[in-house]
Amino acid sequence: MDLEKELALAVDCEDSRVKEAMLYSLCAPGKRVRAKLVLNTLKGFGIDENEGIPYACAIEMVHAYSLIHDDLPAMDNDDLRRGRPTCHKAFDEATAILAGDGLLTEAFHLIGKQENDHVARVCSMLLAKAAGASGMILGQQLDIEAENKNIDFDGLKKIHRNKTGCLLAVPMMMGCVIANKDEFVDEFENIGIELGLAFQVQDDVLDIISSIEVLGKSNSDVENHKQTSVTLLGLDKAKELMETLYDDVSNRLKAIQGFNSEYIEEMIIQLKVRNK
Ligand code: GRG
Repeated sequence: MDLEKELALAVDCEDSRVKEAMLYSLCAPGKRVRAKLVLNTLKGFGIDENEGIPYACAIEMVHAYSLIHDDLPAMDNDDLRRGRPTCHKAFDEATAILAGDGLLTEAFHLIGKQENDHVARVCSMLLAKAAGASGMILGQQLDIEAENKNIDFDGLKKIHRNKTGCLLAVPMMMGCVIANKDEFVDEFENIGIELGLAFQVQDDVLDIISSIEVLGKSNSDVENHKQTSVTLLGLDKAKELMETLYDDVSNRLKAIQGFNSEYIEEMIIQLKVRNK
C-alpha cells in the first residue's frame, strides 16, 4: 500500500485551482503520524491495514486543512510549512482559505462514501468532535487568547490537549471502530491525549533546538509572544517530561488485552528521535 498515492487519490473533486492548492498542501512531505496511527491500530488488532485507508486519508485531510488555516496571516502568519512556501504564499490567501475548507469538507465526503454504515457514522462523529469546537478549534481559540498572557502549565496543557491531542487521539479511536472493537475507544482516547501532549512538548523543544531548515516551518511562537512547555518548564524539564509521557503511552498500550502494541510502539521509538 502506497499511502502517498492514496492521499492524492482521496481528493476526489473537479479539477480546479482550489484542487491544486488542496493537493499542494496535502501531498507536501508530512510525517503522516495520524494516518499511520489508524493503520497501526488496525494492525494491532490483527486487521488488514487496507481497511483503514479512507479513514487515514480523511484524518490527514483534516490535519492539512488545519495547517493551511493556521499559517494564514490572520492566524500565525507563517511563510514555510513542510519545507515549502505555505499555501497562501504559493497560491493566494483566498485560495488557501478555500483549499482548507475544501479539504475539511471532502474528508467527510470520503468517510460518507464508505460502505459500512456503522463505521462511517461513528468515525465521522468522532472526527468532527475531535476537529470541532470542543476539540481542535477550541484549542486554536484558546491558543490565540493566550498570546501575550502569562498562562501556567495547566493552561498550556488544556490548549495542547485540544489543539494537538484530540487529532492525535482520534486516529486510534477510529481504528478501534473500524476493527469492530468499539469498547476500546475510551481507553485509546485517554492514551491518545497523552501521546498528543508528548508530541506537543517535543514540538516546543524542537522549536528551540532545531533549525528552521530542518523543521521545514517557521517558529512563530516567539514572534506571537506565546508561552510554550520550554518557556514554562525550562528545556531540560520539558525534555524529561516528553520522555516520561512517551514511555507512559507505550506502557499503557502494552497493558491493553488482545492488542499487539508493537506497531505503535515502533512509531513512538521513531517519534522520540525525530528532529522535525
Ligand atoms: C486553524 C482550525 C485551525 C486549527 C489549527 C493544527 C493546528 C490547529 C495548528 C498548527 C500548528 C501547531 C503547532 C499545531 C499543533 C499540532 C502540530 C504539532 C501540528 C504539526 O503536526 P505534525 O508535526 O506535522 O504531524 P506534519 O507536517 O508532519 O504532518
